[in-house]
Amino acid sequence: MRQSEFGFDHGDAAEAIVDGAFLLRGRALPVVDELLVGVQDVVEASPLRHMITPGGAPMAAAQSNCGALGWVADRRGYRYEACDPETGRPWPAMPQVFASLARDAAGECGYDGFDPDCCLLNRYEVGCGMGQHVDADEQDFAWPIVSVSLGLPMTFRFGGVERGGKTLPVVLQHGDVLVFGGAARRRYHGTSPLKRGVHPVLGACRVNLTLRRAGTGALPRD
Ligand code: MD6
Ligand code: FE
Repeated sequence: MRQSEFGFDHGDAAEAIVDGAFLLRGRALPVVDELLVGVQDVVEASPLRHMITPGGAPMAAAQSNCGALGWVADRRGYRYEACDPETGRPWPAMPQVFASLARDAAGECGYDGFDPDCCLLNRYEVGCGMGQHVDADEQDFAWPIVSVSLGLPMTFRFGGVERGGKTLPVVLQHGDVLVFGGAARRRYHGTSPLKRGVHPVLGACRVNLTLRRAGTGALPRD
């Protein structure tokens, strides 16, 4: 452990990207097979779908959720809901390996006690990306979001707290874990379109898991 320039301890493996955001390269690889079984179980119960934004356009990424809450977009807006609107049933339970990886990775970056209640799954086909946005529908921004990348590499882009302007590109590879907390939590971010390729395990796509604390919970520090 060492003291980071941002004032708290994190493991030597954590690379500081911007204020409060850290990249743990390959951190998910030891449990990647279990993660992929979990993804399969989740999408069997709550299939991936292209949600419709309030503006009426389908999201480029196909999405699903697991955990007590799921992120939903529709004509009425963006929010978290306990039931999958497609199936009418609660979102599938969060596989234990998702929650424990997220908790451990967050802890290694100085965010102790992270207990996610939502995992949003995004699946991108070649040519698809995600526009610049801020994750703003969670109740408590003091918690980080932990993001796990699987499949083809994709360029993630960190922006600033205002829309537009320069972005910092970071390539996320299969097994990388991004811990997105602190001041970075209010930054715009998005991805470039997925480049053509074939991943040996997942084929011509990328799957991203973003683990969040969407509902209320104890404050992470003090
Ligand atoms: C993606 N990720 O990597 C999209 N948001 O496909 C996100 O939008 C994201 O990775 C908040 C925190 C971490 C993320
Ligand atoms: Fe996001």
